[in-house]
Amino acid sequence: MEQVLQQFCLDGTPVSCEPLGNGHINRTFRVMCSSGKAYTLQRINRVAFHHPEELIENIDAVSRFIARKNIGLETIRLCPARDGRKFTVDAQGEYWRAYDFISGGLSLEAPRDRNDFYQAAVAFGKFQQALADFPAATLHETIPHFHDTEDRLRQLRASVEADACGRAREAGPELDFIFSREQELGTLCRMQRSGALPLRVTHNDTKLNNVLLDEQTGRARCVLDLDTVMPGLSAHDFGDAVRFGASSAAEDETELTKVFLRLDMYRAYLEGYLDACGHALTENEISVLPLGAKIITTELGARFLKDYLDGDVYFKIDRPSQNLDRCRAQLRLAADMEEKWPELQRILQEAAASRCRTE
Ligand code: ADP
Ligand code: GN1
Ligand code: MG
Repeated sequence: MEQVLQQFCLDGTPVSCEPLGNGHINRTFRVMCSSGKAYTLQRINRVAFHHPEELIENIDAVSRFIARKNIGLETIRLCPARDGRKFTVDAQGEYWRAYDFISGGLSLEAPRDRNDFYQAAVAFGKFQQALADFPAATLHETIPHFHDTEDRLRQLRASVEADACGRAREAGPELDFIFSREQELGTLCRMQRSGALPLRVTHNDTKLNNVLLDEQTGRARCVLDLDTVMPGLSAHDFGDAVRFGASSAAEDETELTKVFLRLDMYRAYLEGYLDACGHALTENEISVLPLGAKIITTELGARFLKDYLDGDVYFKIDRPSQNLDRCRAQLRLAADMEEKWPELQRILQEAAASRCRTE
């Protein structure tokens, strides 16, 4: 780690390096320097990201673009390495990057109250709004077909057929749940292909812990984890945030009766998101927001299950069946969204009536 840190132009000498956060993909550390300045150091996950240089180019371009807009959000700042690049490669061929650590920011695993979640929605909504005129064609597709739900189901089917670890027999009900909804799960993909939904530059990983709230004021402070900023659908950004932050339980809860959708949190996120960017969304985009939540929740269930079947090669785990547990919790949450469907629609109509354009 010391050798890696030496490659970056840090302010002072590193005095400590501690693991940071609960991300499932990269390895993240907080580094304190003798000057009192802190940095976030990350090892980029090469299973998820095959072209780290492209990832860095995207992040640098997107964060500078947003910084120039003065939208009331801070942006992450990549720290240059001594050779002028914004990353370094260690002796094992691993890619590392460093950011300024943003102190006084809260990265939460669950909202403490409705305002936390409203503020997270404002952050992601403003972020999306600020990228409305970003030159999308200059972005690299860091993970091809990232939220292509049809493709995710094809990949799951292939993993069931390969059954590399002999685990497919443990997941009969989960596979039935997913594949019996295959038609519906492809709805947003089809709408995008037919032109009914526009592609925008979206974040694509809108978990609550990927945003920083201000410790003192509780207000939106900074959007983190820009690894998957790519052309995508607003319904996916909305849906993924709701999936995580409006769930009553942790993403890997094993007691499934504890897993349900919190309507108060769903409403809070909807209000924050529409306040921040609702005026720029089309009527179709607004109408599919609840569907975005249901689809992305089931899609992630399929992704966790695929990883369980493949032998846990993609998402970090800290116990053996965690990816299967994560899958089950996602599917339970999606089922609860189905049960609450009329209420989800009614809350959407109420929130949109006072906030969005009516033509
Ligand atoms: P992953 O792709 O593994 O999720 P993230 O970029 O989301 O990696 O970082 C993991 C966690 O580290 C975040 O959820 C957040 O809690 C914390 N973190 C990352 N960057 C910063 C930063 N610049 N300032 C403060 N905390 C950060
Ligand atoms: C991963 O990196 P992290 O932990 O913020 C994943 C998301 C999933 C999420 C589930 C690049 O997000 O797609 O929704 O886990 N990121 C990637 O918690 O695959
Ligand atoms: Mg993250």
